[in-house]
Amino acid sequence: MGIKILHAADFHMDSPFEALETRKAVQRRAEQRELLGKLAEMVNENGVQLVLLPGDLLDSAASYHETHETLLKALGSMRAKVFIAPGNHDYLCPASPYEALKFPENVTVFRSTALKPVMLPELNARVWGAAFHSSRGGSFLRGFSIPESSTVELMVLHGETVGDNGFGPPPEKLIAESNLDYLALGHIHSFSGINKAGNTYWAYPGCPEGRGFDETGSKGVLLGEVDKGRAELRFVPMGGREYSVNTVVLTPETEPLEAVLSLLPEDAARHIYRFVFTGEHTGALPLEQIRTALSEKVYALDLKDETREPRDIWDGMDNDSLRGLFLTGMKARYDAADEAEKQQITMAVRYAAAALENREAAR
Ligand SMILES: [Mn+2]
Repeated sequence: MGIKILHAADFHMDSPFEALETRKAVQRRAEQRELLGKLAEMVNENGVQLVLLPGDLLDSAASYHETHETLLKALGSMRAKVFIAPGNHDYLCPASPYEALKFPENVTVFRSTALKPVMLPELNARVWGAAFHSSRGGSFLRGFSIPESSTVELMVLHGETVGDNGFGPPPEKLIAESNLDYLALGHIHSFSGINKAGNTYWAYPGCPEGRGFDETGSKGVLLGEVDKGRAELRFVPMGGREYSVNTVVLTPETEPLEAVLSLLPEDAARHIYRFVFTGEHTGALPLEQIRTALSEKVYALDLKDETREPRDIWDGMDNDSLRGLFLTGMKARYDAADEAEKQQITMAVRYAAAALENREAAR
């Protein structure tokens, strides 16, 4: 039987949520704290033995007192051993809550920039980890390799330091050379899938809740079992508010608000939307009117008008070009058509014009 683990990262507690109005930013920070309680429930309900938290739990060293209280309470209520490897946002420094707070006994905060192990004889396992001491890391994993053993070897690490200089996913080669059984990474905010390099499984769970339009869709944590040479983990959504970015292509006939409403799912009131209007529209879009109409239907909203003025679809008919020839032919058919056919021909000409100009085809 394997060891039950939960792997979560990049909570970025007390993020500023600058895109939201103050009242909602405050509410979102409160929701981030609630997430810790949900996580503790998940740990206890699933009999999780090890909780691996590779960094950026906090967005900065200047986190709120409420957050510290909630964090300590949630971690302390977990009937599991918890391992924290500070990242580039919550790096260890004199002002860090990791220095100031007294963590419950079940919690280990890795403090050294060198990889250090914690032995867990009762699980026949060993958990390795290291801490950032500034917003820039080093190359923790370089030269790290564990000799063959029957011990289950795990590591908790904020990921950007795994490579030589930088940002982005760590080189597979270093991971393969580590000979770990599971490398629990943090820093990349979207789920990486469960990967394998050499004998080592590795993953980024992504952040457990989106905080902006660059963190869209369902967010969560990884839950499952690891053993010698085995990692069976699944992505579990935390069910928080989701960010969604949508393009709305308008034609002169489309009613912008109707177009948006047709895109909203039933639970839209919980989520945060950006709508980018493209295509054709006469004059500036009535964004304030649309915003007001949607204010109760979504949690928060961002609207962008990237439409252009409609133009005469027959424009360019007289040109001596492929387009001119095409338009002349279509215009003759249009003039001879009844009303229903006229509409179809208009659509066809729009599509063709969009294709010829490599524009997004009008719907
Ligand atoms: Mn990070």
